[in-house]
Amino acid sequence: MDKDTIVALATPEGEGGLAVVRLSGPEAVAMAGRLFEGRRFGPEIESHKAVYGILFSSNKENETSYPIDQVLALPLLAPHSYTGEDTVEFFCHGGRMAARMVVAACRAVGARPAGPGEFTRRAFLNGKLSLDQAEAVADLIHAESEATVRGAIRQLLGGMDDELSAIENPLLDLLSRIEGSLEFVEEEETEVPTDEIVGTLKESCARVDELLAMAPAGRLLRDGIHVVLAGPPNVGKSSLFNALLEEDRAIVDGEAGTTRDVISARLVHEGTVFVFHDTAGLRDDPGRVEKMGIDRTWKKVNEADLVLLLSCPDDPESGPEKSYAAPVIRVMTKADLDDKNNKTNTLCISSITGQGLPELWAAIDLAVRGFRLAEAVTMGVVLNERHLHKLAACRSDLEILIHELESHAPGDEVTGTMLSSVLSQLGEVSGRVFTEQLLESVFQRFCVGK
Ligand SMILES: Nc1nc2c(ncn2[C@@H]2O[C@H](COP(=O)(O)OP(=O)(O)O)[C@@H](O)[C@H]2O)c(=O)[nH]1
Ligand SMILES: [Mg+2]
Repeated sequence: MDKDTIVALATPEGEGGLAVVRLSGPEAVAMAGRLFEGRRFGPEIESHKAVYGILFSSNKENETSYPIDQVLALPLLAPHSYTGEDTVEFFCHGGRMAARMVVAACRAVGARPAGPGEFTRRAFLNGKLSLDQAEAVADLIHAESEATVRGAIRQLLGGMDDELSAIENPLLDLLSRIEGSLEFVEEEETEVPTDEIVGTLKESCARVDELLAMAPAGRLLRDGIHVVLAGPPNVGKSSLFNALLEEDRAIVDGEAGTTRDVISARLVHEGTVFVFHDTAGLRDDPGRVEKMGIDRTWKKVNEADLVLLLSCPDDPESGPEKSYAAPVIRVMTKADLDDKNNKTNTLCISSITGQGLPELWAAIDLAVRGFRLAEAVTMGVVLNERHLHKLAACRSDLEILIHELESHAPGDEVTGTMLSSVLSQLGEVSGRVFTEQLLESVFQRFCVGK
């Protein structure tokens, strides 16, 4: 456990109604007591009770020390604080300078400036949070949409941990029985039947698969759903892009080849983050620069989560026929020009009159439903690359072990060793098993003060 006392501004830098400075560590109360003049503030201080007073620039006994702010000091004594250590939070006037001076005052009495995510890291090390819960804190801070917030808070409340425990517990139980039978080789009845081991492993595999199925949703909740508008030149891609965003972002013109580079914009629609990409029109005989734009279009199309493939009445068959990795919604544009094309089965829109846009949004929402965001949010399982990587490794180790057990009898010792390795992969997801390097990579995403 870290033994020093750390300090940081917990609220954003800048002018505001309040600024909160957080001081955490074994010396937090003593340091606060040296800076703070208010009602009794010493070792007998009551936890979770805010006290009003004046904060000094350094030890208030020093002659050179002077008052810097009127604050509320909130002591949160171990283990009942965010970090699990003694913590004092100062609620200061929200000025840029005042808050900085409060941090400087804490440093003057011996506190060390906190690194990024250091409070949360301490919370993890003190058993207040699992690693996936700590990651949910970062997701919550970075969230751009309601859906992301709802998923992150469920994960913070233990959603992912429940799912992980449901996989881990039967395997831990199995391991202890296998290890038990290794100790008592003489007693036949303690041996765990292979069928039972295989059965439990297959159940775990199925549960890991259920979690892995949530991986795309995790990425989409965090990064947004990337929707690419593609189709031939002049079909109305840029016009639709502007209409969807309800702002005049991309240049619209009757001249083919107007859009040459990919233009991207984020939009939160009904609680979900979308990233729309307007692209250069796809045609066979482009000029040199336009060709570069078209190459970028294909790249975006291949990376898309959803493709809106546009064609228009002048050129109804357009829209390159190829297979797309992402779901495709075919859209007929310029519906205001041509009534004949308003057939059933075709989504007809006009960026000029707005006709068909609600139906297009409904089609987008339907396609998005396939990504299972709502399920991930409800379960509180917002997987990131790290979780995905570990779960996939765990899945493949489980499969190897099942294969071993089904093809020949590897013996309890080998089974036990392989099972321990599966459990340590799983343990890294929740942080039950961790290395310094793992913590470094997780907490570098955090801001200072969290
Ligand atoms: N009547 C009509 N014209 C449109 C519509 N959408 C785009 N256009 C026109 O079609 C031309 C090409 O539009 P643009 O959005 O630049 O097409 P892009 O090349 O696919 O990006 C412009 O002259 C637009 O004004 C529409 O819904 N109705
Ligand atoms: Mg365009």
